[in-house]
Amino acid sequence: MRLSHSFLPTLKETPAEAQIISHRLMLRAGLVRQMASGIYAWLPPGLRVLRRIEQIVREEQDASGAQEVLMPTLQPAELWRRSGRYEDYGAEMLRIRDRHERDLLYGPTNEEMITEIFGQAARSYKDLPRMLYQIQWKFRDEVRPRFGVLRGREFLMKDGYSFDLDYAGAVQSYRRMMLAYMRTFARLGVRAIPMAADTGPIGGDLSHEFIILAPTGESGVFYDSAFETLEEQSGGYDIAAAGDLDRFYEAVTAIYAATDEKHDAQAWSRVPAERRREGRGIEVGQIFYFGTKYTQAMQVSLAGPDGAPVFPHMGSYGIGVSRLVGAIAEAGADEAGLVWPASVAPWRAAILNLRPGEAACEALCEWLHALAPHDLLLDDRDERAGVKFADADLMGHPLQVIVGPRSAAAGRVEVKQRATGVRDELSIDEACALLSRIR
Ligand code: 5CA
Repeated sequence: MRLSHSFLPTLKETPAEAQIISHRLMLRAGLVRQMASGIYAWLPPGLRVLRRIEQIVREEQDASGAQEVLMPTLQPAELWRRSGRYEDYGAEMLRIRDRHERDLLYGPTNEEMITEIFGQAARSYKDLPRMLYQIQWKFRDEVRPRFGVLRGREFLMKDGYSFDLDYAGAVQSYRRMMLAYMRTFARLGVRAIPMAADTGPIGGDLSHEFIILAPTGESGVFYDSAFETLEEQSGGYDIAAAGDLDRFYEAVTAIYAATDEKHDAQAWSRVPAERRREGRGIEVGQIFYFGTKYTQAMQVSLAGPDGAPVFPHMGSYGIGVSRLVGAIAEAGADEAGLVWPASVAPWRAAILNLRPGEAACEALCEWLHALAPHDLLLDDRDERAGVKFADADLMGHPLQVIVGPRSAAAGRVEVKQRATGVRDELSIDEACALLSRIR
């Protein structure tokens, strides 16, 4: 992509309405624009990050055995009347009436609809277990939308739903999803810690939230640094093996972690002092087991092994895909701008041509850009070097490949790593190898 031809509307001024760094930088770097309170348009760099996060989430869901579906954003109120949640959900639900005076709603979550879909198709216990998920926009009319995409009204969520014959099966599904989440967050380049949680309007009696550490997060968190090594080991379990899931779950729940709401001073005092970590965090995912709450309410049963009807046990599993864009930005940003992990960055690197029009610079930049024209952003604008450096820092590309007349003539480039600020002079072959490695 050539910067001279692209739609990347950066702002020089810090927008007054943005209170936290990720929101300020996402507006300044041209990732999103607010269209109404808590409702955002995604511009090219923001959409690229959103899509990359979505794809990693999808790959890890697929690897766990879940199957993707896509449900509508609009739902008939009748479904929610059957579960009893239509009245209970309250003012957060956006209610709509169509021209035939039928009540609809913009889905804040999809337990009812997936239960209905599954119930129409499943006949017997042989149709269990199943895990279905979608990545779809949700609407919650939050009282106080804030912090940009971190707490929006319209937001993109991965929501997954498990159906099992009994409690033991549901627990396996829950553990499998927990492992899939640990792998997902590790690939996204962030540390997310699972913490025991309250269930809220989703209901149920077992729940964990996944919290990313960031100084401006809404929850205070306390955790044992043993999580840092556990995360590295999450690749070592077989997600299809029940024994591995049990070992993994035991390892996770043996380590102390809690938000301030659930903090237990006594348990905390048993964590060795040198391993105690405190901070603030952003909830990027939550998982729930709620048994037969919806299958019973909606009368979805199937024939059990002895022929008698059984209500499948369910769980639901959410990841805030659009919130993650803000949370990853918030966790990594510095004074100069965004700092994207390579796995979600909008472009692998920016190539900064410091002297557009100069033959050697031009030729080298074009050659480098042609290595991966969709994944590399070529700054070919007729701008001062200082502007290009500042914009590349602001946009947070993992690498900046800096091409000036002197280095170009010598067949070398300078490469700056955004996260560390380290600069190296590399041969063109070395730069090439680096650009193809980073993903
Ligand atoms: N049905 C369940 C799981 S599928 C559910 O709705 N869970 S949730 O309420 O915890 O939402 C899942 C995730 O969506 C949250 O962990 C959070 O990351 C994200 N989320 C929730 N509300 C918002 C919001 N207003 N703006 C952005 N993301 C949100």
